[in-house]
Amino acid sequence: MKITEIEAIPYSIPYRKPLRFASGEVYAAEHVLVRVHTDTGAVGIADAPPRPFTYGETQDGIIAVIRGIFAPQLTGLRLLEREEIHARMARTVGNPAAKSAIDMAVWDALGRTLDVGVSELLGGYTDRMRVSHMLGFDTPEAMVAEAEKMREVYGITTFKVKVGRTPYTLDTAVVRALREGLGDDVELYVDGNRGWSASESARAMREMADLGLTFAEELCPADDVLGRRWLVTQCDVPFIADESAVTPADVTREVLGGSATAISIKTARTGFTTSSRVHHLAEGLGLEIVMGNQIDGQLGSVCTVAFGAAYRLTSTRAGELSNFLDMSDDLLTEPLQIRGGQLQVRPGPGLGVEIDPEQLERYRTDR
Ligand code: MUC
Ligand code: MG
Repeated sequence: MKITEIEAIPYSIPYRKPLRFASGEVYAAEHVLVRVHTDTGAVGIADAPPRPFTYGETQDGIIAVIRGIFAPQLTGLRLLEREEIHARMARTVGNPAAKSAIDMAVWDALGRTLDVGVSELLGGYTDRMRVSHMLGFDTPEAMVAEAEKMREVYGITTFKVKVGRTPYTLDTAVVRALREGLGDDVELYVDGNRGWSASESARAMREMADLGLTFAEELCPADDVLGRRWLVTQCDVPFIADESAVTPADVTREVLGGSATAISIKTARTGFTTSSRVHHLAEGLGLEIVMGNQIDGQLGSVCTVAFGAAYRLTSTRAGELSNFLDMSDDLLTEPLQIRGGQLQVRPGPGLGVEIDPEQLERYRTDR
């Protein structure tokens, strides 16, 4: 059960349809596949998506920190020494996607070794989650058409709408068109990725007061401390902290300080180990959780559903599990299927998925 090698493999897969939002845009999945090899032959896998505009990591940086710092520090440790693995990575500040991918690949290798699914190892609450689809910036017509397609083809009835443009009426017009076009049965919530000021956010939320939104997420920067706290008191729906509250300490600070009333957990930035700690904290604080999407491919979405389905609180709300549909291709031997608006945890040991060697050969960028 000892770690013998950790690989970091860069690859690039174009998006069929780029995703645009207030803090950036994504045209290609330029991610890093992480493989943790062990002396029993079990190999754990996970994906690291760099998000320079949110967390500062780049594809090259993820590879450098894994090869240069984490791999030498972790090689030789047993898979069950998860707390020691966590502590050694925690000596290095930042690098959330690199750390998380190693953490999740270790859990995958452990599940494969023990012949148990990771979701069961974590909590085993259910075997599926409802899916929420994230709609990037476009015209009202195009965003309504995309949502209608997602509902018709995949049965998805929950949508997160990207907002945060100037003027804010560009976005409020979209949300109104979605409510009018899709009716009252769909769930809608908005994510500003810090694009608006507190006062613009408050105005926009007032203008959308009749649209039955479920949540508002990161409408303005959490660093505008007083403005953000003021905004949260103005909102009559839970205000989700996403990129402003990654670690348990961030969540404690933001929530107790009045800057958020719900949280997003993304396994791409807190893996399974730190996500568990954030989940337990949220449970203690009585916060709702939405399982978020760091613009994940299929492997990342497998990790999100494995974690989200493991606990009651993380599986109550629809998880953001469908944006891999916007990619032109992927790496798994068996593509994920969303049916009836739900994504199932993959059965089988570990994460229950395999990388297709030919697909990896085709898209890796280090050869
Ligand atoms: C989100 O919820 O903010 C956009 C950037 C990122 O890292 O995640 C997405 C979605
Ligand atoms: Mg967000």
